[in-house]
Amino acid sequence: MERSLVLIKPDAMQRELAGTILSRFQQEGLRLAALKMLHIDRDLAERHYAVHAGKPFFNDLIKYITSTPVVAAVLEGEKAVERIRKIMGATDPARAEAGTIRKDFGLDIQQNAVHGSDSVETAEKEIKLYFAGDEIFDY
Ligand SMILES: Nc1nc2c(ncn2[C@@H]2O[C@H](COP(=O)(O)OP(=O)(O)OP(=O)(O)O)[C@@H](O)[C@H]2O)c(=O)[nH]1
Ligand SMILES: [Mg+2]
Repeated sequence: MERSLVLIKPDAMQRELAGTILSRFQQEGLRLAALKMLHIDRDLAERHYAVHAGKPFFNDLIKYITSTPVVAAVLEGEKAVERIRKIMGATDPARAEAGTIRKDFGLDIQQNAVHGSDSVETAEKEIKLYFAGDEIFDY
């Protein structure tokens, strides 16, 4: 059983898509283990996206992800990390496969509606950034 961190990003929050996007994952059999709404501050944003520090789009990315509250969730299931990435689609919505969340709801390469951890190791680190142990449920 794997767990992954999912964020409903600001562009999707602005368009009332949080429920729709979460339900895409739930319909595919991924189980909700944790859920909260929060406004990411600069410090958390820089830690979350530390691998992108120094890239030309880094400052815009930090500005964007801190621009509105987001919904953060831990979803779990077999091969959850890989399945979630597939349901999300490619980073650039223009290149995402038909039927994916980013194809259907993404606006551009930055405002791409949703985040999902890119490996099991990253997921473990990211989940700890957003949730305390007693906020994650086994039921
Ligand atoms: N403006 C801009 N933003 C980008 C670009 N590449 C990535 N981003 C943004 O930075 C985020 C993180 O990039 P990546 O980690 O490479 O992409 P990803 O793993 O598909 O997306 P995440 O699930 O959000 O981590 C993307 O989801 C976009 O929001 C780019 O070339 N230009
Ligand atoms: Mg990524």
